[in-house]
Amino acid sequence: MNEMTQPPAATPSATEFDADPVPRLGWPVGVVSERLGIAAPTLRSWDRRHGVGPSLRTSGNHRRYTELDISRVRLMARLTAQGVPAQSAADSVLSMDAAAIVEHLESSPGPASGTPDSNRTIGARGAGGTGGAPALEDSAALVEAIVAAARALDPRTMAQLYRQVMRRSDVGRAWVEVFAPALRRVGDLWQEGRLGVQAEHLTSELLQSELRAVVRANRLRVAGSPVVLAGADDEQHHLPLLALEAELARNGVASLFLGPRVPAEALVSTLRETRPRAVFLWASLPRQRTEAFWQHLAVVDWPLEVVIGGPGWSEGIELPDGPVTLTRVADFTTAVRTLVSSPGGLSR
Ligand code: B12
Repeated sequence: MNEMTQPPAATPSATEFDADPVPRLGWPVGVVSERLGIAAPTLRSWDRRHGVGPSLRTSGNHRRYTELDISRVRLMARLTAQGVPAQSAADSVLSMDAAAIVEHLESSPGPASGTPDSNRTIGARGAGGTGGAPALEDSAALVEAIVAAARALDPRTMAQLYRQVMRRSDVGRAWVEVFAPALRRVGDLWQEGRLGVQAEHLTSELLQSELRAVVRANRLRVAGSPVVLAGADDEQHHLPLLALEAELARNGVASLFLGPRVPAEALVSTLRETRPRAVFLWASLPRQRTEAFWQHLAVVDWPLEVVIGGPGWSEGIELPDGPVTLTRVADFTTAVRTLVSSPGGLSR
């Protein structure tokens, strides 16, 4: 059994500690403070107010931290340094078992050894020092902070984190390095039964607002014939479409955003009406290779590039003869590049 998973030992007596300068059963607050670089009053306050503290007490009521307690405190420090409020950070830390704590600490390595965690001051390393979240270089830590905010159902922190990420980078980088990994992690935790669906809803709803704000901010820059963005029939997932719309807007490309669950007939009739140069279709959930939509494209009589993205699309899709081309894209950046440069698009 891993040392981290051992149950706390019985409360040691004061004499045991007095007799042994390197206590075997727990560390006093001063040692933990020095080891982590966190002031002792802060440690005492996290214990008193948020329950993140030592599991053991001496018979003289002195605090004694186990290695697991220390890991909890380290993660608490990491999260609060990323802007997560103390109570949310504590809720998150206390909801995790030893393995999850280790996993979180490892997925977001702290500063070089010898540097106390508390030196990871908020925004200190961020380009422009806007304060709040670590620089985007620290994307694993940002993912961790977003997941912690989801776990704590903390919309304020989550929105702050989203905005900070967007201020520091373009949508593409934000999506690829932080938002998509955070969504995948939230999805995995939901699938494992470790996170309620409400946390998944909160994560995606707030992200939708932030992505739409980028589209609004760029409305005056967009020009040219719009590309159509749509979720496949019955497909509720549409965040990648919103991220695409935002990044295309930043690139000056107009889109006609139809959102999730677009019925095949409605999509085809939109295509006939607007005659776009390109349409992007997203599918997260598995789809049939032979669905009717592809045959409906027989009515298209202008050069239309159909771009498909998402893990739901099967191989071997067959198109009717005609001017329609099919392009499958595996990642966000390629999707943007393809849509920006599809024939008839902005020349760049
Ligand atoms: C948010 C979310 C929701 C939200 C959607 C909100 C919204 N407005 O979009 C809600 C709560 C509505 C929802 C509902 C459901 N969901 Co959901 N959901 C997610 C979650 C967490 C994120 C979705 C997302 O935006 N993904 C975008 C990126 C992150 O997806 P990705 O697949 O990792 O991307 C890969 C590539 O596509 C590429 N990529 C990444 N980004 C981009 C962008 C572009 C443009 C391109 C081209 C490529 C690309 O990189 C990745 C590969 O390395 C995912 C988790 C996940 N892993 O996706 C689950 C997930 C997709 N959902 C899942 C499920 C099961 C459901 C439900 C069926 C649950 C239910 N029983 O009701 C319903 C779906 C109902 C329906 N008919 O559609 C499963 C799907 C499993 C499967 N393959 O069948 C997932 C994977 C969760 C899981 N781990 O099990 N969901």
